[in-house]
Amino acid sequence: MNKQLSPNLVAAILIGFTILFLAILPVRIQLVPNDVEAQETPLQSESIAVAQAEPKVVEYTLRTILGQTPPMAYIGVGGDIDGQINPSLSANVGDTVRITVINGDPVLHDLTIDEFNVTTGDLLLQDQSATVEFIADNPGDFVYYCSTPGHREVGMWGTLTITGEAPAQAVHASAPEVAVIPTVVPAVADAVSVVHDPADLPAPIGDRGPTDVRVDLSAVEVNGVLADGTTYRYFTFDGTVPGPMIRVRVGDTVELHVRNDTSSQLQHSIDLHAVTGPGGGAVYTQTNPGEETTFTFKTLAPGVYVYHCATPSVAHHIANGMFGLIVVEPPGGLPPVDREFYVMQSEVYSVEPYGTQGHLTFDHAAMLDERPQYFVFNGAANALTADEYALRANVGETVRIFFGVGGPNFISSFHVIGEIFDRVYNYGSLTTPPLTDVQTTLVPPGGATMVEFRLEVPGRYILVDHALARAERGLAGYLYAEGEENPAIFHGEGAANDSGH
Ligand SMILES: [Cu+2]
Repeated sequence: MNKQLSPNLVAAILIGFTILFLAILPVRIQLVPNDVEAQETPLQSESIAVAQAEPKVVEYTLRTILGQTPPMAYIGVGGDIDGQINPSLSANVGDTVRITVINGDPVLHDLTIDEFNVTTGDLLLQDQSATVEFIADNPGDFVYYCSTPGHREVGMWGTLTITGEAPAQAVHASAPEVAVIPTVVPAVADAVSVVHDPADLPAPIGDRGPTDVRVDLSAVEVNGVLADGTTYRYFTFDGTVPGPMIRVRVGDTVELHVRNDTSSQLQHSIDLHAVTGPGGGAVYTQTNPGEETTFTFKTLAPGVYVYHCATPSVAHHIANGMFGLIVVEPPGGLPPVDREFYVMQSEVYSVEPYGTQGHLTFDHAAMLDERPQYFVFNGAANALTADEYALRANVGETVRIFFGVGGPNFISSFHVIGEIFDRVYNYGSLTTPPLTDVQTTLVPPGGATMVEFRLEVPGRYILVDHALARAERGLAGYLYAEGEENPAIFHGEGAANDSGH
């Protein structure tokens, strides 16, 4: 038989529960920080509840900031961390941690914590924000940082300290190791050539006096062709690698303008080795996307100098193509020659192995380990072997090559197969008598040389770094010499064979 509950008893039970609920409620609210909406987080187990403080939601807001110490950082917004650079964050085991990041500048940033597998993803626009949320399920000190290459290295990181006991049974403390098969993004269909035509350089200065010169350079990030079927995101000056050759005279006053294209994701800048002054100009030219900076300098010493972007990670910006030469000619100018060329060497650090088809991605760890996949002259694999960009001259002409190394890491053992350098202006010095009759010359990263030789015999000559394994990673260029055979100097029997070189 069913026995009905008395209405009085039901009412008594309801009142009892209400009183109990009201009694508990203040305690529950107290456990949640005032500025956070109460959000309940279920306890993971009874044992935690005994050992740990009751889980709560811990909220922080960070804003990215440039130009402080360190030069790239997060600054706390609100609460105890307000105004602190890279503030130390804290939580207890079991807490829900919620971190909001506001982009304080129009530069690419994010916030990443590897151990919790969280990231805000790309924050590109000024005032763009994103929030990460995760359960602090293990104690320890964890680094939060910006994963844009170089940003963590210049100081864009801080620590999240989680205190408490590790759960008795870690639910997912360590994920099973799974072999990661990299997927390659398809090549960018409208990628452009970034190759700087080696014959494209300014005319010699000649015999003029010192003057004022204005130089405008634009930092442009582009999808460029690295090899057939392979594209890469380059950083450039004026869209080519290397950037334009700047040619001035000793005693000139140069007003240099750096514009950073509105489409850029990162700051860019310039350090010219021809400059005498802090940062070679980099201290005045850290330029946000869409902005322009300027400074002036006087050229005090003749020489062949490298310029490059000097925004962290500097090595990354160089590897991606931001370098060029500035030639400061002596009074009276350089001796005349028949042909001048402009060639620079650099490395490309991709995640994907050399020869991979598709759109390759930059590998910061590989750059730090100095393990490039590609070596290139003028920006792309084997670029100067293509008919479009090969060097061309005639027998009997004197050829001058301004050769520099952007790097960022590798010294070049520069050599032209089939030729001897008549003159090497060692280290790019134009005030030291040149070395004569040189087979191979060393050019360090951030260094340059000027070599000259007369073409005596027609044929194809090959520009290489005589660390010849690099030729198999894209480092070669052709110089074609046209004209009459000269059997007194070079003569062979039978058909010539190109296969050796
Ligand atoms: Cu740059």
